[in-house]
Amino acid sequence: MSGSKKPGRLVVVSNRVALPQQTATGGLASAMRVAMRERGGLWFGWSGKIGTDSTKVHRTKDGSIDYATIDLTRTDHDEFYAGFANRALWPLLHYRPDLVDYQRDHLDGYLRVNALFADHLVELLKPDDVIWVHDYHLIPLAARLRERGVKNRIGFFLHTPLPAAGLLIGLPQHRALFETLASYDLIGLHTARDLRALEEYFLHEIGGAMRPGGRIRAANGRSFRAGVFPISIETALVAQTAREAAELEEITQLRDSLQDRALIIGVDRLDYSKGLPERFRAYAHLLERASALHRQITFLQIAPPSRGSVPEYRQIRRELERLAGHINGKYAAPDWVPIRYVNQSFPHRLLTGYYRTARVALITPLRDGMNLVAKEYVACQDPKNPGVLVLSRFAGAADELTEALLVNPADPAEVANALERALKMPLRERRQRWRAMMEVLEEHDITAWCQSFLQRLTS
Ligand code: GDG
Repeated sequence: MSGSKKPGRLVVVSNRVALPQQTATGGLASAMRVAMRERGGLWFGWSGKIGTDSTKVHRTKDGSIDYATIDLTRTDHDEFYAGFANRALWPLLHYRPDLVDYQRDHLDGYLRVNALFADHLVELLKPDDVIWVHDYHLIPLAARLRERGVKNRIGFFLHTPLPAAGLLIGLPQHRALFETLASYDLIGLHTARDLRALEEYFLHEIGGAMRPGGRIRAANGRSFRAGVFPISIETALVAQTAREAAELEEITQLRDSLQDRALIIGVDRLDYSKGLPERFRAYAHLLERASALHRQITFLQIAPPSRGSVPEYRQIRRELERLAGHINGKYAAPDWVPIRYVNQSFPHRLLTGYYRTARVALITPLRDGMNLVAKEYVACQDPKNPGVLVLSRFAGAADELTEALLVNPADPAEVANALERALKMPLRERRQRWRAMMEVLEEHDITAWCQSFLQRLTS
C-alpha cells in the first residue's frame, strides 16, 4: 500500500455509539477511536435515548472523529432492540433456541430500524468511505445500503458466536435475515468454528457455492469474503493500569479483607450465556467435596445487571440470588463468607486491580463470542506471581488461550477439579502457562485486530 493515496474515511456503525464524553468505554470503543483518529472517521448509531423523533441526527466532534446519533422511538426500541435483537437473535446466536421468542412485529421493527439507519447513513456517506458495521443488531444494514445505491466497501463484524446452520434455520424468516450478509464485502468472525457455520449455512442451506480465494457466492449471485479475526484488548495499557491499580486504596481494602485467603474471581454481565448458575453450582460442588478448602478461599462474582427490560434477565438475577444465598447459608462461618456476589459495575481501573489480586479467574460461559474478561485477567497478572485462568472451552478465547485450564462449564465436577488444580498449581507451572498466554495477547492486541480487518476489507 506504500505510496498509494490516503485511505478513505472510516465509517463505523454500531447499535450504540461510545460518545467522547462517556468515560466507560470498552476495548472496542478505544480501538475504533484509534482507527478513526489515524484516518479520520465518522461513528453512527443509536444515542441510547428514547425520544419521539428519530428523523433528527445529533452531531458532535472530537478531534478528527465525527459522531452522528439518532434517538429511537419507544416502539422501535421495544421491537428492534429489546424484542428481535435481544429476545430472538441473542439466544439463537448463543445456542439457546429454547429461549427464542420470535414475534413477527419484532422482526418487522428490526428490519424497519435497519432501513432507518440506512436512510440516515446515505445522507452522511462520501464515495471513498470504508464502512465497518458491528454486530447482530445490524445484519441487514448492508443490503439496505446497497438498495439505496451505496457502492462503498462494507465490512461486518459479528461479536457473538454463530451457531451451526441447523440451528439458524429454526428461526422463522431466517433467509430474509442471514442471506443479506452477502451484501457485505467482508464478514469477520471470532473463531474457525463460527466461520465454518457461516460457510455451511450459505453452501448447504441456501444453495450458494465456494469460489476461488475463499469467497462465498450466495444464491443471489453476489459473492463476499469471510474470515477469522479474534478480537482482543489493549494489552499493554491494561497491564499498566493493573500495575498502578495495585496501589489503590480499594484494592488494598479487598486484599486486607481476604485475610490471606485465595481469591477466585468472575466478572460478567448478568446474562444467561455466561453460565453463572452452573458456575455457582460448580463452586458448591468443590466446597462439598473439599472441606479442607473451607475458609481458605473466597469467590468474588461481579455481575453488573444488563438488559433488565428482558424477562429472562430478571429471572436469572433471581436465580443467582437464591443460589448465592443457599451456598452461603450452607457453608458460611461467622468469620467467612464463601461467595461475595456483587450486582454492580465498577470503574475498569478497579477491575484490573481485582483481577491482579485474584489467584484464579473462573470464566465459564456456556457460549461466548470471545470473552474479553479472560484476556484482561491474563494481561493484569503480576509476572512474578501470576494467577491461573479456568476457562470455558465454549468461549472464543479458548482457541487462543490454550494454556488456560479448559473446562466444560456444564459439568460441575470437571469445573470443581480444575478449580482445585488451579488453587494448588505450583508457581513454576503458573508462570509457564501465563507467559505463553501473555505472548499471544502481546502479539494480537486490539490494534492488530483492527488493522488486520481493515486491511483485508480494503485490499
Ligand atoms: C460481547 C460478546 C465479545 C465488565 N464488567 C464491568 C466492565 N466490564 C467489561 C469487561 C470487558 C467487557 O466489559 C465485557 O466483555 P466480554 O467480552 O467479556 O463480554 P460481552 O459484554 O458479552 O461482549 C463477547 C465482546 O462482545 C467483544 O467482541 O468478547 O463474546 O458477548 O471489557 O472488563 N467494565 C466496567 N465495569 C464493570 O463492572 N467498567
